[in-house]
Amino acid sequence: MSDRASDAVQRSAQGRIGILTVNNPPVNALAAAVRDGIKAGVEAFGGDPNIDAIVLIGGGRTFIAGADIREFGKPPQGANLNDVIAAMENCPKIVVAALHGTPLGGGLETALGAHYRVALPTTRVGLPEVHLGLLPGAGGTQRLPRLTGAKYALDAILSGRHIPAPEAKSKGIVDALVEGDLLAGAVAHAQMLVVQKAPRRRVRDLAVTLESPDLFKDTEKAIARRARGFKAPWNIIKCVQAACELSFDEGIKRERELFVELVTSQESAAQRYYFFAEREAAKVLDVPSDTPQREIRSAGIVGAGTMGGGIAMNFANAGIPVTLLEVKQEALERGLKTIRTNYENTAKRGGMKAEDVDKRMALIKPTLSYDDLKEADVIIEAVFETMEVKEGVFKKLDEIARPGAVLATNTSGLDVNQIANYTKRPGDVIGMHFFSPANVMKLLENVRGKATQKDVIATVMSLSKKIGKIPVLVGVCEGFVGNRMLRQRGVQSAYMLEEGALPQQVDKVIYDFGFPMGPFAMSDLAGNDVGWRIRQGKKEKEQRNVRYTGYIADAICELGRFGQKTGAGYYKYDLPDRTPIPDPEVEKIIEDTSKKLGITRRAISDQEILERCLYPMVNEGAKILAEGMAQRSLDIDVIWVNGYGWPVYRGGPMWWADNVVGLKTVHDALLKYRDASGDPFWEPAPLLRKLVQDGKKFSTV
Ligand code: T1G
Repeated sequence: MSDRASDAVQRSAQGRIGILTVNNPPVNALAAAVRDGIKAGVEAFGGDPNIDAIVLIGGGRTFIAGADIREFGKPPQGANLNDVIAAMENCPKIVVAALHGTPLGGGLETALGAHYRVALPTTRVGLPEVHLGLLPGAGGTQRLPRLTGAKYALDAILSGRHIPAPEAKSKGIVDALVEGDLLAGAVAHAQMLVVQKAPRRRVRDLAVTLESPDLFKDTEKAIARRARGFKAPWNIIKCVQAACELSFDEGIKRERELFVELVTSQESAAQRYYFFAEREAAKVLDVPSDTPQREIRSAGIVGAGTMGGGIAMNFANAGIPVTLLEVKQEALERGLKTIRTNYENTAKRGGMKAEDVDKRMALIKPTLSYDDLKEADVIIEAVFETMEVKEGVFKKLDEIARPGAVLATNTSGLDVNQIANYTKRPGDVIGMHFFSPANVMKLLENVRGKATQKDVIATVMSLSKKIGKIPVLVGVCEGFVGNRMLRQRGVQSAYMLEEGALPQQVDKVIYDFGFPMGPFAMSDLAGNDVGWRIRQGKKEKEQRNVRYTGYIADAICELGRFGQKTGAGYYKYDLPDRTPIPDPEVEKIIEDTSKKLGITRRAISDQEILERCLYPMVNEGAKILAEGMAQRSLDIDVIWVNGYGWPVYRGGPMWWADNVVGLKTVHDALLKYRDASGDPFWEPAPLLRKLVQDGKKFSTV
C-alpha cells in the first residue's frame, strides 16, 4: 500500500477490533489515496486472525463528505469506489461505519457498504449529488431504497437534503445512535455484534419495498416544474426504478451508465464549477482569512419597510437580537405585522415550529428612538432610496452609534463612498445590498467603499454566512454588479420590441434558457411604474447621444398598466391568477410606437434575442472585471445564479461565455451588431478583446 494511502487511512486496533481512520482534511473527501487506503485496510484486517471486526471512522470534523469533486473530469486513479465498497460488503469480518459530521454522497455510500452503522445524534447524512448535476454513483441509488423503501429514498436523493441522525435511525439508515465518544461507542458496538455472533448483513441482499407502482410516474409529474432544464433528477428516477425492477448487480450497472451520462455532461461541469465558485466568492483576495473581526452580538435596522423587515428576520433567524427603528408608530406596527405574518406562514408550511414564531419575534425589538441603537454592533440602513434620506440617516448614526460599530447601507445602487463621507468614520461604512424578499433571497452583495477597512470587510463577509446568506464582495459603481449587467439586457429587450419582437417572444427565449421568467414578466412583477418614475425624474428622453429605451414602457404606463398589481402591464392577468396572458392591446401599442419612431418591424429570431439579451451582459461583466468592481469572474457568476435566476446548470454568465459559447463567438457577435446598428453600445470591452487575442478565458483574470 502506498505511503499516501497509509497516510490517508490510518490503521490501529483496540483489542480485537481493527480501526481504519480516514485522514484527508478538510472533509475527508474520497480521493484516490483514501479509496486505496480503505480497500487495503479492509482486506488486511479481513485476513488478520487477530481481528474480529472492523470500525471505519473519519478523523477531524466529519466522516467522509463525498467523492473528491475536484477529481471529476480527470483521468481516474486508484481503486474504483464500487470496488472499495464491495470489498467492505464482502469482508469476512463485520464492518461497522462510525458516523459524525456530514457523511454525504460517496461518504454515505461507503457507509452503506458496511454491515452496520452507528452515529452521533448530531450527524447529518445525505446523498446531495443532484446539486452537482450528478447522482449517487457508488450504489447509493440501489442500497438506500433497500433500507428505507423506494419512496423515501427517491425523495432523499432528489432533494439531496441532509437527514438528521435520529430520522436516519428511524428509517434504518443508521442502526444505533452513540452519545459522547464516537470511537469508543463504535468499538463497543462492534464487540457486541461479535459476541452476539451477529450476521454480516449486506444491504445489497435486502429487498426493495415499492410503496406504489405509480411512484415514478407521479414523481416525474411532481418535479417537472422545479427540475426544468436539469438532467440529473430524471436519471435519479430511472436509477431507483432500476433498483425496484432489476437485480442488485444489474441495478448497479444501470446506475453506472446513468452516472457516466451525467458526469460527462456540461450541466454537471457547470454545477461542479458553481460548487467551488460559491465557496471561493466568500474569500477576499486582499483580506487574509485570519483578519481579526469585530464581534457582532447585536444588530440595528433603520427602516421597517419590506427590506428592513426582511433583513431583521435574518438576524432573528440566526439568534442575533435586533432593534428595528422606524420614524412613525404605524409604520413600525405595519413592519412588525408583516414580519409576524411571514413567520406564521412559514410555520403553516412546516418551515419552522409554531412556538418558534414568538421566539423569533422576541428577538426583534421595535423602537422609534435612535438612542436604542447606541449599543448595536452593526447597524443596517434600509430607508427610501434617495441620497437626501441616506444623508440624514448616516449623519444621525454617526452621532449615536458606538465607536467600532459597523455601519451598513442597503442601497441597491447609490454611491456608497458618498454615503460613507456623510460620517466621520467612513472606514466603518460598507454596503450590504440584500435582494427582495430579503428574508428569502440568498445573495448578499457586499459593497466595499474606498475607505472601508479590512476588518469591517472580514466581519461582514462572515456575518453574511451567519445570517444564512451567500456573500459576494463588489466595488462601488452604478448598479454594482448585478443591476449594472441587468440593465444591458433591459436596453436590448426594449429595442427589440420596437424593432419587431413581442414581450411573449423575448420572455419565452429567456425562460427556455432557464431563467424563472423573462424581462417583461419580471417587470410586470416588480411594477412598471418604478422605472417609469425614475425615467421621468432623469428626463432620459432628452439625452441626445443615447437611444431612449422607454418609448413602449412609457406608453403602457401612461395607460396605468403597471403590471400584476394593476392586472395589466406588458401582459394582462386574470387576478388573482398571476399567469401572464399576451394582450393584443399591447401589441397595438408596440406597433404604433414603431410606426411613430419610423421603424419598419421585422422578424427577429430567437437566437438573435438570446444573443442581444445575454452577450451585452457578458460584455459588461468584462468591464466590471477590468475595473476591479468584481474580484474574479466567479463572483459575477455567483451573483447571477443566486440573485438573478441564472440557471445553475449553465454556470453563470462568465462561465457560460468561457466554456459554452466561447469568448471569440461573443466578441464577433458584438462586432456584428455594432456594425449593423452603428450603436457604440456594442463595442467589445477592451478586456474581452484582449482575452480573445490571447486565447484566454475570464477565469484566468
Ligand atoms: N470534494 C472536494 N472538496 C470538498 C468537498 C468534496 N466533496 N466538499 C467540501 N470540499 C472543500 C470545499 O471546497 C472547501 O474548500 C472545504 O472543503 C470546506 O467546505 C460517487 C458522485 C461537507 C457540508 O456534495 O456540502 O460523492 O474552500 O466550505 O460549510 O456518488 O462542503 O476551504 O478550499 O463547504 O462546513 C457529494 C459537498 C460529492 C458534499 C461542509 N458530496 N460538500 O460544509 O465547509 S459527489 C457533496 C458540502 C459524490 C458519489 C458522488 C460541504 C460540507 P476550501 P465548506 P462547510
